[in-house]
Amino acid sequence: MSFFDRNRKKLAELGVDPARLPPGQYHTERFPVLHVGDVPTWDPATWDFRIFGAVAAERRLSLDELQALPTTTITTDIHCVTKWSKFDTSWTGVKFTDVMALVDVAPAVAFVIGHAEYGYTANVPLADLAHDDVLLAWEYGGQPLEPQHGAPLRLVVPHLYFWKSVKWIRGIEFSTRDKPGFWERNGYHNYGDPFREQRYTND
Ligand SMILES: Nc1nc2c(c(=O)[nH]1)N[C@H]1C(S)=C(S)[C@@H](COP(=O)(O)O)O[C@H]1N2
Ligand SMILES: [Mo]
Repeated sequence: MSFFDRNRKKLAELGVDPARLPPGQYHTERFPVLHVGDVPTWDPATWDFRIFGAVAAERRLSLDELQALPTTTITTDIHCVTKWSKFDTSWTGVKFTDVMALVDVAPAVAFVIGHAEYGYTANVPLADLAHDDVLLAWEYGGQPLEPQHGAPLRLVVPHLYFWKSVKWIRGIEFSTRDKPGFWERNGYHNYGDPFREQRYTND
């Protein structure tokens, strides 16, 4: 039996529904760290979060201003395209929809591009970010987000492969046209649904 088959079988033995594990994934209790480039440093005095693109007026918020918005905690499974999945992770932050409500978004907007330090980007259809469990998060497991996991702020989009969950996010761009992000331009699927195993461009 392969590693993957054994891993899936073990889930059932642990009393976890194996249907929670997308095809081709294995379950881990570790929390791997995955990114391109270095972990950025940040200065609370100058750090800001920019809401821009097809909006009536751009906004810039400090971390304090973001954290003063209504706070939500979610518990969710996450799935990395490198094949690990982690169950019941908990994240605290503000709902994407609560941040979106701060600006007037043009009716024709259909895409959002998350922009991070060092130019990392990821594109997600606006409809996917309107889910109630999509957060801009600053806590993981009830503790401040660790630098390697995206401090001070990261996007969490649980239902897509985790590369869409932009760490060190500094802004969101509303767009009427799609703009493939860093991995989407480098061979990964444009949408990235783990349950349809949309790993690479033509999957
Ligand atoms: N800014 C930025 N965000 C990023 C990445 C990155 O390289 N840069 N990697 C993505 C990928 S591929 C994954 S799997 C997750 C990993 O998050 P973790 O290190 O907290 O597990 O972050 C995503 N967000
Ligand atoms: Mo990933």
